[in-house]
Amino acid sequence: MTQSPFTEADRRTVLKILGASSAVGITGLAGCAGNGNGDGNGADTIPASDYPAVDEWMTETDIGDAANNYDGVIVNLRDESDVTIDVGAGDDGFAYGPSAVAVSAGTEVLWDWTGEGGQHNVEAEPDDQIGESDYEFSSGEPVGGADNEYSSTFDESGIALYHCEPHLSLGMKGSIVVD
Ligand SMILES: [Cu+2]
Repeated sequence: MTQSPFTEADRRTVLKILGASSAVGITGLAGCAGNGNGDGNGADTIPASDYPAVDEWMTETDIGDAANNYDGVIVNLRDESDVTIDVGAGDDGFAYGPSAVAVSAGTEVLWDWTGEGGQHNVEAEPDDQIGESDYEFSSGEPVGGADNEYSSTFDESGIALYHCEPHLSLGMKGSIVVD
């Protein structure tokens, strides 16, 4: 049916096939939404209202801008032994992906640079994060390129609020609930 004009029956068949495949596409997309880790296990999320410090940090605009890539939910990765967060996620690379996660105590979190959005870092400084971060850490000076990584192990229950120094004003913020 490449060159010849469709008969009416052909046209209906084509439409049916198109309809079926787009429905599959939408289902597949929904399965991935909310799970920025891309492990395909579907969206398992916690309402951020359970952790007001997280929601406040991610949405306030007095320090930087409201977080990109954040829609009021925390991605539940408590069952994952290895957690990876993309550095340079979202449409323009000025976000962490997922930006808000929950992990179990003892989990090593790996931040993996995508190479998008220029130079980034990962910084939690209790004084800077509306005074609410239980953790303090830093990946050091901002760096670009996809071959950068930083990791930190979260042994104690608490909340880590962090940001990217160069892109705080663009809302490059992240949160980790540890329990
Ligand atoms: Cu950045």
